[in-house]
Amino acid sequence: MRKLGAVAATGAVLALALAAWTRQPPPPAQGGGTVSGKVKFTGTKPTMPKIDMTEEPKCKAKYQGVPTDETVVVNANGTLANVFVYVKSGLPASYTASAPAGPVTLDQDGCRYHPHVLGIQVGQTLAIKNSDGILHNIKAKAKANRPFNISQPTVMTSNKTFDKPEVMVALECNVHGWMHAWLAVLPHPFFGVSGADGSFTLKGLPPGTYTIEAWHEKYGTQTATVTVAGSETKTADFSFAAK
Ligand SMILES: [Cu+2]
Repeated sequence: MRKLGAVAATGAVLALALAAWTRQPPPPAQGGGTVSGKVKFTGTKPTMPKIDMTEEPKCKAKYQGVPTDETVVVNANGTLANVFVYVKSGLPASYTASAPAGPVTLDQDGCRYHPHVLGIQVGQTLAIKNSDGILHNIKAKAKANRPFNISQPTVMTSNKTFDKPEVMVALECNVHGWMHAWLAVLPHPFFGVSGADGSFTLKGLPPGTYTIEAWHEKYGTQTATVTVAGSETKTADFSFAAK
């Protein structure tokens, strides 16, 4: 019995040692803090120009009515969509984040970019997809990063990465003048885009005092200072006015 017990104990020690050995390296210094909020819109909602897709019947057929420009998208609840919200500063100097393994996809579908505003981490893959099967030519007007211009004549995907933070990189199509989108490249995962309800959430923040910036392509930027301790959730609301 004693011998068997000793064997079992040795086995348990070995199992523990193996578990320690196979354990993944610790993730970057993430915390449990959350900053969330809404982006309100005040004033008269502007009328966006209609996009005439007559020359691209394949794209035109994907819409019931006539699509409109997405520069200003005011939601039914009076909030503003497509606002990029991110941690502009305040992360500890020791903070590092490796790029997620999976790509961020930018889809060209119905001769529009989906999403219209997006974020990516430094080193992460941007998968640029042509779902339309007609010629698109995506141009990234990057300044900190290397600009590019890719012709996509058919259904295909092209991959790109960015090696420096940059807010914002303007994306446009050289074939379709109405096609434009905005890409932010960040050295951390603390960013989001206000959606159809105007809300955003930044999760996993280490404790600290942060400058949160909200960026909109027409209405510019606003900032808020938020202090997060432990695993608490703080609210940061923004409000953009018509002009
Ligand atoms: Cu195009």
